[in-house]
Amino acid sequence: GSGEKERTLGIIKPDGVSGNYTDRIRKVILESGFHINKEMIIQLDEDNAADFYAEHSSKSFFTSLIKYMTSGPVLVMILEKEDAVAHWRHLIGPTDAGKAKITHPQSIRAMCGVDLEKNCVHGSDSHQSAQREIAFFFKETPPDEAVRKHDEL
Ligand code: DGI
Repeated sequence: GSGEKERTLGIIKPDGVSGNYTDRIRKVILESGFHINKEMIIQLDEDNAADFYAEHSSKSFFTSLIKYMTSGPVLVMILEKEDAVAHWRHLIGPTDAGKAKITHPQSIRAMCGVDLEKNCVHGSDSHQSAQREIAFFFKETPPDEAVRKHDEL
């Protein structure tokens, strides 16, 4: 690899937090060589959750997904390492936690998820999604020297 660090967004969903999986998941994260750059516990409201999952707004499961994501606090984390997006997706396993228990028994979703919806954790699916999702929660703007210098004049 190039040694370049990448950042991705991880979320421990409400059932993961209420089921006391946070410490076990954090242990897997650190043992896998990620640095937890930032983290916060937040209670999403319906608007937050609907914005975050806007791409699924026309799906039949949308209402149920929003209800699930707002059912309790979530733990949001910026995870950093080389190839963080792909590595975190690999660690969490397939979307359907029920299937993950059979096909990817070592995955985080197999460990703490239940089914296709209640799958315990989120991971950005691309570098672009990661940047958008990190900004969504942490309000970070990418460094833009030109704009900053202009503002400082
Ligand atoms: O990127 P993923 O979280 O693996 O999956 P995704 O972006 O396709 O879907 C986002 C979330 O929506 C997923 O974590 C769980 C839920 N979901 C996806 N497909 C279905 C679903 N929930 C239900 N009930 N039914 C689905 O078909």
